[in-house]
Amino acid sequence: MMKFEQTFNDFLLQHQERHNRTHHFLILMDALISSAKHIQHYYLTGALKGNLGSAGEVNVQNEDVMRMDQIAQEITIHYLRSSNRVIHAVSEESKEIVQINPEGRYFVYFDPLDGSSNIPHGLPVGFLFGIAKRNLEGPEDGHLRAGKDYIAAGMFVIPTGTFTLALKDAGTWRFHIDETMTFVRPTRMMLPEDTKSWELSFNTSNRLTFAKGVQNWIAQNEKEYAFRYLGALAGDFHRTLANGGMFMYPAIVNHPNPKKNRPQGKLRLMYEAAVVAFMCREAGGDAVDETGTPILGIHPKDPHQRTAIYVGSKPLVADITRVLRS
Ligand code: AFP
Repeated sequence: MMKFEQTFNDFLLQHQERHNRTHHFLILMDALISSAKHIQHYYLTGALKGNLGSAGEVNVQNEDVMRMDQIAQEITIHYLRSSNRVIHAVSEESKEIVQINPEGRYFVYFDPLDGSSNIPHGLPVGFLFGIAKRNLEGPEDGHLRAGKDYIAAGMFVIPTGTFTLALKDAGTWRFHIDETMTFVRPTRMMLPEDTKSWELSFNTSNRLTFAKGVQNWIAQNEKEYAFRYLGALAGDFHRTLANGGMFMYPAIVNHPNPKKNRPQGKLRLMYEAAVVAFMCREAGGDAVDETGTPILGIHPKDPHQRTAIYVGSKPLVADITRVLRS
């Protein structure tokens, strides 16, 4: 006998009443969940079907496009169009903003398959998204929203089958997929205060390229915490949310080959950094960029702009912020 579990839909209906969310939002969430399940199916069968390789193209970020990136993009745009609720979408896989339905209510910012280096191995990747709402009271200027103006943000870890969703002022929640491919068992996520489980997560092979202050901070603090790094933001941040600590992708400013410096950082603001910063805030944490500015306050000038990020437990983010601002 299957145990009764509260489903994602039950959860949303409850929150709809409590937080005045409309059925339009439920329809949009349904489109995102259908996309994630469909992508998960292609990912699980990808090795046998030959879908885990390169597509032989480069994207707007000048990075190799994988076949799965293309599949995930096509699936997501299909479902967003069918929902009829989206005005336009910003995707990692499309240089231009994707115009969908001028009558829609929402803007969606997403990366349908993040963590490309894990794809050939079938290891965890992520589908990250942020949602903002059009101005319903007056004329809409279509400008790109800062993270603080998102109404929701979330991530699917694929093919693990976990889904984490943060709703503005209503917390961060984790769901697990069951035998019938339904997301169930909402669990409220709050970053643990006990430092025993805290972890640091960053690409340690880059450490000598970080700003000197950041290098010193790492040297002083790393022995206190376990170190974990998967190379796919959704997977790494999944751990940070559960165990506490800090995920960081600092600016690269001391590379021996100055052409390889990345003073703007690597992660994309709208569909990576702001998404995890939003989930982190709703779970009691914080996130800043290389200047110690809150990630959620940054107004994007370009849909694909990058940022450095330090995200996680408040005391650690506050500590590194002092270093970044000095
Ligand atoms: P890719 O999709 O190019 O692998 O980038 C993934 C990512 O944007 C993010 O998911 C990871 O946290 C980060 O980059 C990993 O970057 P490094 O491979 O440089 O550590």
